[in-house]
Amino acid sequence: MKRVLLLMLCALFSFSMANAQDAKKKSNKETVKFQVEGMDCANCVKKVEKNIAFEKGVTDLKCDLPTHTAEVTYRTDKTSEKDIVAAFKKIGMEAVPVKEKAK
Ligand SMILES: [Cu+2]
Repeated sequence: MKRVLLLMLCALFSFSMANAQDAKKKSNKETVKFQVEGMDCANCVKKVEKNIAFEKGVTDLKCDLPTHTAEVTYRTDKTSEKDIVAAFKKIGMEAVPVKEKAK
C-alpha cells in the first residue's frame, strides 16, 4: 500500500513538473516597435539601452537611430506596452507604438 502511494506521489510530482515547464514555454513574448520622440543622437540611444533594457520584463531591445525607433521584446506576463511607454517617459522620451500591420 505504501508503495502504491509513493508511486502515485511520484506520478503527481512529475506531472506538475511537466506542467511547470509548459507554463514556462508559454510565457508569451511580444516585440513592439516604438517610434521614440527625443531619441536623436547616439547618447540618447545609450540612455535608452541603459534604462529600457533593464526594465522589468524586457528581454531584448534594438534601437535604430536613423528611424528613431526602438524594437522592444518583452514578456507579456511581466510588463506591457503601457509600462514600457511609461519607462520611456521616465527618461524623458515619448514612445509611440508603431503598428506596421495596420498600414
Ligand atoms: Cu541625444
